[in-house]
Amino acid sequence: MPRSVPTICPYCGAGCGFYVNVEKGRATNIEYMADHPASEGALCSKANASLEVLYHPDRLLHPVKRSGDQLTRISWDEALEAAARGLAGTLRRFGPDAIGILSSSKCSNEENYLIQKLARLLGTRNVDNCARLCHAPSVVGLNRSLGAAGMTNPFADLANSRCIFVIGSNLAENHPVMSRWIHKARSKGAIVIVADPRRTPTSWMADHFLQLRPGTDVALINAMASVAIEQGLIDRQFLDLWTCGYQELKSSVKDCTPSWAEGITGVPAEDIVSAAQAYAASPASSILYSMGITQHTTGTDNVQALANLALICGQIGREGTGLLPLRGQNNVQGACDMGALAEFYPGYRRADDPSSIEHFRQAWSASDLPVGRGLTATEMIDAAADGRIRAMYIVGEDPVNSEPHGGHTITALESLDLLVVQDIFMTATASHADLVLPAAAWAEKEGTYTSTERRVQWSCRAVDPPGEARTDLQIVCSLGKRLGLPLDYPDASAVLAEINRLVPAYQGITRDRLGPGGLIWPCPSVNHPGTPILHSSGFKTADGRATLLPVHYRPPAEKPSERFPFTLTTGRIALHHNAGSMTRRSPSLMQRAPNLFVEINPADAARLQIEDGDDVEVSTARGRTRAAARTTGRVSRGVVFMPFHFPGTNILTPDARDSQAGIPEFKVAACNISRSD
Ligand SMILES: Nc1nc2c(c(=O)[nH]1)N[C@H]1C(S)=C(S)[C@@H](COP(=O)(O)OP(=O)(O)OC[C@H]3O[C@@H](n4cnc5c(=O)[nH]c(N)nc54)[C@H](O)[C@@H]3O)O[C@H]1N2
Ligand SMILES: Nc1nc2c(c(=O)[nH]1)N[C@H]1C(S)=C(S)[C@@H](COP(=O)(O)OP(=O)(O)OC[C@H]3O[C@@H](n4cnc5c(=O)[nH]c(N)nc54)[C@H](O)[C@@H]3O)O[C@H]1N2
Ligand code: SF4
Ligand SMILES: [Mo]
Repeated sequence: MPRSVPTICPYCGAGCGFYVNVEKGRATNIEYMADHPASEGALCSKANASLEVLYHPDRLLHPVKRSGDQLTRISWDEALEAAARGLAGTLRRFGPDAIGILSSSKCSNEENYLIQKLARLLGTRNVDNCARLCHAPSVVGLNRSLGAAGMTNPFADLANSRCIFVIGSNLAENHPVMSRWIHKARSKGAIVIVADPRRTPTSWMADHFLQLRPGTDVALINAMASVAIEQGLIDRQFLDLWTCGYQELKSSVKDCTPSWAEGITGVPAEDIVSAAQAYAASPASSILYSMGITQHTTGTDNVQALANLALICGQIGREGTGLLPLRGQNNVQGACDMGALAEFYPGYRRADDPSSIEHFRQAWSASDLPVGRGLTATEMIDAAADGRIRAMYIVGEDPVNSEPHGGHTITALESLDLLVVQDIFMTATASHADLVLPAAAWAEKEGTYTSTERRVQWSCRAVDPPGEARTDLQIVCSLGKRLGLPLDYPDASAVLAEINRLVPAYQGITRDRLGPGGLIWPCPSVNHPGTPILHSSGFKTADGRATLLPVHYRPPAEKPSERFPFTLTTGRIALHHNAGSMTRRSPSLMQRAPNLFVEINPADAARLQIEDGDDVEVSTARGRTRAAARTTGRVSRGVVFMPFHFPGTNILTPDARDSQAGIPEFKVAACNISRSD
């Protein structure tokens, strides 16, 4: 009998659901889930092609070990023994700080919970996930301003917005199914503002398009706040009741006039004024943002500037309002909720707060747990390079292609005594590993995933993993047991039951309550319906008020120079996903998007005698990469854009980071571009 198995899309944080149809143990096709509350039956190209990836012949089938350049197939017993022996040896010789663990926002909540638990039971503080490269500034900035970092309102609520301000997000390509909600709002008369240095498919939806220079968002946002204040468009009552710090904020933006901001951003002052008026004066305005805001040395400042704007205009805590940081990976929200982060234990209990640690020490019957913030993902790479970290266990991440300054990443990983990589494919990172462990993919396992809406959904197992691949949950438990750690869980439900006990926002999200559409956290008890809108009755801070935190414009770390006269910005396209290990294996996606390209303005191209399709070399202070030139008015003069889905892009990106959240400045590098004859 054919079966239809409900699963959650393994790509982005939108959390679309679809069915995998199974016949005789094999997935035959996928089927749309018309009653899914966020995706309503729609799917984008990547999900439509997902079975090509699931059944790709490159899937890892057996554990392998590397000696020299030689890869040898070994048994699970040998692989787990070697991994455990290597980690235990590092622990003995160099102590727990010499171990670094990267958890995976591709994995379920249960798997992330176990990976961070394994790390902390081993005694290391160094556990992190790719949120570090993504929304770490939202976690830091919004927790500080509002007391919670999640997306405040669900997508469907955009239909209630009268004005939607999209800044630094290209959701038409990167959360494509969710951009339908903006179309719906527009058809009901909502005004759309888009601020982006590039003309993207998202900008095509805009009534006001603000084409700012890369890295100048604080100037733009502060100027919008200043217009709202000058023109009396702020919400006095809301400010008095729910916020503190207004006078300081007001004086901090006093000189941020629209013409001052025009000089920095390149956006005409009158456009800044009309965007500010549209946002502040509408009865319900929402802000959507993502990597164009966070991936900067000023990432946390950018986030706080947006929170300030929303708060002074009272555009938060109601239907149609709010701050919507669009999460990236399918389970990056969950990986953070589960405490797979350098600064937090599960439920955002601070790693440097002894009472939090005591709470987990008792709950886990541990004799001791590490206190204090660990190294972030990017700091672990640095620490590997200078010998402070000697062993790494990397689950479902590909830092060689996703961390900045790829040459440095490779040197760092090559200096390790032990590198264990657990993935579904042989990635660039895995090719530097001593041990590679084959993992099951999404449709081959069960568990919960938390979408960007904070929607916790159960994804079912449809088929068996290929070859000897095992679920991440099984692998982590077996590794834990060999290390003498109490990690004995029969299945994901058993882990979820522990999460229910230890993470208050997930307390009511029990296995038996997780039907179609799941539940939105916080859901503090088994009778609670979930909380689609945050902050509707005050903020999760000590006194229930949000804090206005003044921020001042600072330029990006790298400025164009004579040697590197262009600004390189990097990001995504609709048809590929992140470092590309999955989508580059889909024939139908590759046919439509086959290679690495660099977008350049036609005027710049003409000056450099570059024609569309030419093979060009892009170089920065870190290295050089070849790509096909794409001449297009999508980028302004002086700016070039490259996606990072093919190897090469991250050879170029800079080391500079945001000092508060540790995120690298993926969005601004000084570069040169020339024809490679
Ligand atoms: N198709 C596809 N979808 C994806 C992914 C994917 O790889 N491919 N990845 C997923 C992940 S992990 C994430 S985090 C999300 C990311 O989703 P997005 O944040 O939408 O992705 P990006 O393309 O990195 O950047 C968004 C926009 O920021 C703009 N930008 C660059 N610099 C600046 C700036 O200084 N200021 C402003 N205001 N804007 C700027 C870029 O031009 C770009 O249009 O997508 C998720 N969904
Ligand atoms: N230049 C530049 N670089 C960037 C960015 C940018 O905008 N520009 N964006 C950054 C952002 S936002 C992000 S999120 C990071 C992403 O960085 P990474 O997380 O390193 O990138 P992915 O390619 O998504 O890697 C996920 C890996 O998990 C594997 N995988 C999939 N499913 C499973 C599973 O069930 N189990 C296991 N064990 N493995 C699995 C995949 O094969 C893949 O290798 O990249 C960052 N890097
Ligand atoms: S929008 Fe995201 S979650 Fe939805 S189908 Fe596309 S990749 Fe999957
Ligand atoms: Mo991301």
